[in-house]
Amino acid sequence: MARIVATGAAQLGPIARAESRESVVGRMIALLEKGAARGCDLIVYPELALTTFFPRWYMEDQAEVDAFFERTMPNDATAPLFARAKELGIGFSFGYAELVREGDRLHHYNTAIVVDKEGQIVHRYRKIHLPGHKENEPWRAFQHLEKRYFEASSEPFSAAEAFGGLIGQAICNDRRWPETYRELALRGAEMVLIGYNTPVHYPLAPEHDHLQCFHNHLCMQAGAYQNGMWIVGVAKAGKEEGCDLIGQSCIIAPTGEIVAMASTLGDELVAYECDLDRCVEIRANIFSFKLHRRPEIYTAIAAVN
Ligand code: CDT
Repeated sequence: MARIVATGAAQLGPIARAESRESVVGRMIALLEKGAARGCDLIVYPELALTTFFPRWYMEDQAEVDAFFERTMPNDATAPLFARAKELGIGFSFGYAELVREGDRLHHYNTAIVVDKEGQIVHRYRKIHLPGHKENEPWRAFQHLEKRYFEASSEPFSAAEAFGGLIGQAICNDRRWPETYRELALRGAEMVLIGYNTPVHYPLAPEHDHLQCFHNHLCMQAGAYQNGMWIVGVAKAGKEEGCDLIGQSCIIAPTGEIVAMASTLGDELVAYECDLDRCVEIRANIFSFKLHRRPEIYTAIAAVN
């Protein structure tokens, strides 16, 4: 019997700095209900889904920064999403800024979670590849201060048993790195959920601005095909606080084909019945790791310099 996960990619349009988490969660619930009407098992929301993409601003006051972070999950603001999803029998994933005390240290992570149909958090991932810079660079049209506000995870990629298969996560910039997909595939992931906030304008190479949407799909389609897995890529899109973010949220089959794609830059749900057994089409054939992979030759890949 096929293992179908009816999946919704729930793209969010812009979130203003002044918009409350309660308001955003209301928008997320509206998309969840659309997903329910379409028979979805799983709804995937973007990176840092609860607030505006705050790393675009340089802030010196740590209290101002910390106001964008969640100290518990679920919390008062997100509880209605957890409750409604459980009521509807739908699982979901979303990204948020996580502030956690471990031992005597506070940690700030760019995090995403997967919640199952019973409302339990079954997977947590903290972003490994943090892009951008640490200091204020006023020459830029806007900042990208993820390296200032977040700590990079030192935990490996992983996959959790959920929705009848093995589900992994990555966040935004991770999707550009081939190692992300291969690590996840080697750990068994059959579907990878990836939220993103990607500006159209890349200050370091503005000559690539017109290629942002192409590169977005290029890396995720290649990752899906070369590792035989489903990819769900979900944007925060549109003009957010004067910054244009790409959309084109999509669901990609293990063949590398885009099977569903958003066509707006606003709140939009696209859905597809993803058959996890289709991973075998690729994994038992052209990319059979067991038969054809040569890790003993790939020594440079894992070398730590
Ligand atoms: N959120 C995130 O990781 N965005 C980056 C922007 C480019 S690097 C400044 C991305 O890879 O899409």
